[in-house]
Amino acid sequence: MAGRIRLYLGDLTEQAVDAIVNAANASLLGGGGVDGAIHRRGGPAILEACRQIRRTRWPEGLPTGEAVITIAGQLTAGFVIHTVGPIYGEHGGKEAQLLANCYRNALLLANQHALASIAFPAISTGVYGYPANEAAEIVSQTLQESLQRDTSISEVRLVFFAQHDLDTFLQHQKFTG
Ligand code: AR6
Repeated sequence: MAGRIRLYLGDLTEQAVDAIVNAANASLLGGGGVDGAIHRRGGPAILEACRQIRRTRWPEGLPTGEAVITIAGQLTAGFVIHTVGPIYGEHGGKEAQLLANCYRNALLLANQHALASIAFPAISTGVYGYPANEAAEIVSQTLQESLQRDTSISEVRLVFFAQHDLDTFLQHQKFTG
């Protein structure tokens, strides 16, 4: 299980994988952080695909913890899976569950599209204020659980922007076996 998970230091938008995951917001119309970088480097086709999803499936915006998939425009990755992480302290104690849902739903979507590799940023740990140590426990447990099920995914990359964030993840992860 944990053998399929690799930690990377660098820029998510440069990952050559079947799908990268965007730490988006409910609007799906872009923002700062990873979201901004993805739309900047991927070009306007991604935004148009997001607008289409808003019009047809989620007129009120994508709920926290849900995930949707679009084309990846000019990015190296094949697809972008957009998910909305919880804003720390604003979900009445449901933050951990919602963060887990982001990872779980992104992996389910990847499996539905028969994708083999996927790269995640550290969802919610930037602007949304989720403490990186708490996120590490949830993310490692959720990934391990999800990969125990039958899935097309053979490689999960966790991409950290700073060495300190990667170190924090290593210190607090709960992988077993
Ligand atoms: N590659 C990898 N990691 C990155 C990159 C990158 N290019 N850029 C930032 N990070 P954030 P959130 C790291 O704020 O907390 C946006 O405005 C960053 O250092 O991007 O889920 C959205 O539109 C941090 O560790 O996402 C939403 O409004 C992690 O990615 C809101 O921010 C997540 O930081 C979402 O906030």
